[in-house]
Amino acid sequence: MAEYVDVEKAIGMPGLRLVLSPGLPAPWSESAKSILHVKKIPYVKARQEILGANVVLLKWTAQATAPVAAWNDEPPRSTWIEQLYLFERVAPQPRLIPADWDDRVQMIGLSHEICGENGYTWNRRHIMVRDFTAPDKDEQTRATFDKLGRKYWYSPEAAASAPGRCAEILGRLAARLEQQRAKGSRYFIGNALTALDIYWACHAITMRPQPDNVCPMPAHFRAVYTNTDPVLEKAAAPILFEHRDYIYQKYLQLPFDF
Ligand SMILES: N[C@@H](CCC(=O)N[C@@H](CS)C(=O)NCC(=O)O)C(=O)O
Repeated sequence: MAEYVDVEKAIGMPGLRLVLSPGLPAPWSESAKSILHVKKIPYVKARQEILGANVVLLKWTAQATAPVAAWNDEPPRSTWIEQLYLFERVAPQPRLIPADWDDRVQMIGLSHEICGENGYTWNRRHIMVRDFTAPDKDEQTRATFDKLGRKYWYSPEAAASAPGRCAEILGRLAARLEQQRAKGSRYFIGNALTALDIYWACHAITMRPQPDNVCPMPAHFRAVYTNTDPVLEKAAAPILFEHRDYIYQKYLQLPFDF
């Protein structure tokens, strides 16, 4: 298992520090780690406590989620897009943000549909909260997911619209990959890897987690991450997972290390 320092210690360190949730392959965290892997940027891992008070992290960053990226004495960055621009500045090569205007606008827009507020994983999390606060679940599971729901603004209305939002995004991503395949490309944008390929590859874990031999997850996390919602299932075209597997095999670190 990876080594983690306390946030308190990480605050005073130079270079790049990444605050992560140990023991969980969280999609935003795996995305940040994967971008750093591709860019070969060294960093120190610091420990976030899942759903904990995270008092020091909260005081430092005004929020308590992971990942957080901190570079030297610059302000810590706790959203995916700030982190992406930081990583691109620290190591401009390989470029993961396209130089071309149209490509970049597409890349950022689609990435936001995956990673941003009210995007795919945001809504997928609402579905997890809906399913794991159901009366057939044990009390501890229900309490944990109730807490998760309160932290990320779950509501019955949000749960009702979540499957449609997720399916819409999965459908658009699959259609884009089909168009790209027809042009002979394995990537979402043009003919080269961008951050969008990494975001989808890492966030796809909340539809169909990779098998235990590459992603050894505790059984209860695997059950949470494995989609059972029929609306999402219908939208989960095989090309989405062919893309995920190609990106992992060619560029990312396997087995997972969290
Ligand atoms: N702030 C991140 C999203 C981070 C996020 O939602 N992290 C969740 C992943 S489920 C997390 O840290 N969960 C554990 C916790 O809240 O304690 C971004 O916008 O890029």
